[in-house]
Amino acid sequence: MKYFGSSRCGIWTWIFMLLCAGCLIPEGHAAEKSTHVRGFERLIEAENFKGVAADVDATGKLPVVDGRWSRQESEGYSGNACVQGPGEDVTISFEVPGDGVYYFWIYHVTSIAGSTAFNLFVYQGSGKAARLEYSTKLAREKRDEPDLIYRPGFWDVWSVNHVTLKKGKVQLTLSAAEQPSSSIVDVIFVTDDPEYKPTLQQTGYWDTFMMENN
Ligand SMILES: [Ca+2]
Repeated sequence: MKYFGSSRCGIWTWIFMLLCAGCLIPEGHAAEKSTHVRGFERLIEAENFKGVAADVDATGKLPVVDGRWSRQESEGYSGNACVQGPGEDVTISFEVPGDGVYYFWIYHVTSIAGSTAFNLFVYQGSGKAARLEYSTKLAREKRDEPDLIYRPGFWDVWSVNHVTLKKGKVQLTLSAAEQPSSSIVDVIFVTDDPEYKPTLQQTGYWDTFMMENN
C-alpha cells in the first residue's frame, strides 16, 4: 500500500510538473508580447499626406480642385488646414509600437445635404489593406448620432474605426469613396486606447478659434 501510494504520488508529481511546464511556455510568450504598454497616440494632419495638392494659388484664392486632395487654409482646423476631395489617393506612413487594436479617429466635415464618403486604407507589409469607411451617411439635422462627436454649432465631427495591427510600419491611404467627392478631412488621431473620446478640452485645437469666434 505504501509502495502504491508513493508511486501514485510520483505520477501526480510528474503530471503536475508537466502541466506547470506547459503553462510556462505560453506565459513566457505572453510576457514577451506584453512589453507594449497602452498609451500610444499619433496625430496626423491630413494636409501632410504625400500627394496633397499645394496651398492657395498665386492670387491667394483656394486652388482649383483638379482631381487631387487639395490643402485648404482654415483657422478652424488643426494645423490651420484641411484637405478637400475629389481626391486622388494620398499616403503617409508611421510606426506602431506593438501588436494590438488601434483606433483611427478622424475629424471631418459632415452635412445634412451632400457630404460624401471616404476611406482610410491601412496597409502593413504585403498584406491586404484594411478599409476603414467614414462619412457613409448624411448627417441628421439634430446632430444626435451616437457614433459622431460634433463640434458644437458646426457640421464637423469626430468618427472612429478600429483595426488590429502588428508592431511596425503602417501606411495609410486616404481615398474618396465616391465621385464627385465633397469630403473634407482635417486630422487623424491614432490611439490604442479603447476608452479615448475626443473633446475640445482633450484635443484643444479649436479652443482659441472657439474663443475668438463665439
Ligand atoms: Ca489639419
